[in-house]
Amino acid sequence: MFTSRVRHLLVAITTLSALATSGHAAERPNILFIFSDDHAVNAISAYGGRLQNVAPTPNIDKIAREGALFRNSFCANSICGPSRATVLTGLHSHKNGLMRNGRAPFDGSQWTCASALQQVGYQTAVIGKWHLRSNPVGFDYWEVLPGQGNYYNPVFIHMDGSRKQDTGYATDLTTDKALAWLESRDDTKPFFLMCQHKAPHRTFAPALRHLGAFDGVEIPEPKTLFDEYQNRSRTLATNEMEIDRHFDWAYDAKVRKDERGDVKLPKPDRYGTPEYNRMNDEQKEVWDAHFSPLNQEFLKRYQAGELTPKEVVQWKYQRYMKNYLATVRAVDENVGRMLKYLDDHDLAENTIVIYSSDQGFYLGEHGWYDKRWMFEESFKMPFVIRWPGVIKAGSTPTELIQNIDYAPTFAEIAGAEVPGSVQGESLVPLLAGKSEQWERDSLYYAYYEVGEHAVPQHFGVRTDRFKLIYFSATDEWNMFDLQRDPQEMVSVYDRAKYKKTRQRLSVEYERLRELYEAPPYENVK
Ligand code: SGN
Ligand code: CA
Repeated sequence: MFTSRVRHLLVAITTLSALATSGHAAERPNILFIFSDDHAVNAISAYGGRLQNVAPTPNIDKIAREGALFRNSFCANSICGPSRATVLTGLHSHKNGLMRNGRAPFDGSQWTCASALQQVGYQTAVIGKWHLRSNPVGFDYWEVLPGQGNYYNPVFIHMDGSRKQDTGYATDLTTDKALAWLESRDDTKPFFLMCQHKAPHRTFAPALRHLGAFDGVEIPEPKTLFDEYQNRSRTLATNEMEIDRHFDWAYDAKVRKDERGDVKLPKPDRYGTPEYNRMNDEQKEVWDAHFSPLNQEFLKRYQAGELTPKEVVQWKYQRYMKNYLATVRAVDENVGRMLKYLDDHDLAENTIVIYSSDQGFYLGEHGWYDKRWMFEESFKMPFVIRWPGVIKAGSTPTELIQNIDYAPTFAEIAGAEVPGSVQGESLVPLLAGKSEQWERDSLYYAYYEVGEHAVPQHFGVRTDRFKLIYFSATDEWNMFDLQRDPQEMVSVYDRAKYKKTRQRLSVEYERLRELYEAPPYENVK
């Protein structure tokens, strides 16, 4: 690794030469950061995978086609608030203080890329999902959803502290507000706009226009839908995020009393979920017209005992995926609206556009929905970026990058100083095609939350081929050979054949814990 001073010098030189070749040496680029919530790479067609033909995302794919798609992009802690805090600070969770959702609010007084860009003359704004429990700091304008926010007729918090409810669908409204801000901004300054969607987060409620988007379509199942959690940490079997056992089955109040509404079946007592109950009569009518006949058809077969338990899981998987992918469709359409605005206003050439999401998500892999685990599907974060004149169109870098890298990247691009305490690395050399300047060959991961979905605290290291995970509460180690076992079904930690690799990974894991000054384990059971 370079010392941080040398590193920053090198990066600054690269940035300048990159800007010079782009023909914008004097004009710093705008940065449009489009961020969604829980969008797995497996649901972005540019990333390939089993869903690419059934659920294309043409607008996100366009960013990738005209820019770069990072194949090995990861989060530091696969959960919402912590990922967002890391994006802003360039720090692992234990350093920025936000280790779990729902604990202490984010301390916005620390160094963030937003404050840094604001200080060097950028106009900054964040619109949409925020989820950090303190008001945004470092933004000239903000308008955010309270907590998780709602899909239908959501309330937004305004800068004066007032809360106002809008009529419509969150993904559309967030984009409307982002476009309105672009329209009203001071165009003598470059901008940094974080446009952050709630979708495709649970409860996976699609826009009314997309309710039938996947009617009659059979969504391919993942190979591991019926994983039985053998050959890995015993904590896998005690999870509470299975489509089978935990996906809300509101139809039967005996099984599940909550009203999350994952499956969108009528409840025996009253029809509805919190999201449904927010709709106005007109919206409910469209919703019911879509779901009622499908529900009746399913319930007839279910109540007649025609379906095996396995078939019920398969039905729930289809319903889950159709709704999830329909919420993605609105995200993609709205990405298209943002790209069109840039084109129509002659901003495309000098605006860097990023599409990413706070973490990945299980789309039935291992039988799951939700995230949190260090397994690939939720550890991976999409990262596609377009920067005309700098990034070679259609590039697909495979270097290991992480959300700790975003803040220093934005700061370098804007010409803001990056404090030595920042743990991420600027991606600018990689964006400019100078991969020889990228030295990282392993990533550190830490998940601290204990509670909802029953995923235990765990920590690990990933290299290009191997992954080592430590489950602290049960004192178990797992190791995966991602080349031989991309689905991570068998831990090879105890295999003699892997002894050398295990030793090497253990050393690397401890080196990273030291480098990042990781705190001791809490061993929470
Ligand atoms: C909610 C969801 C969970 C989800 C967390 C965290 N339940 O509590 O399923 O894991 O958010 O998500 S729900 O019934 O309210 O939908 S995160 O994106 O904020 O990390
Ligand atoms: Ca999330």
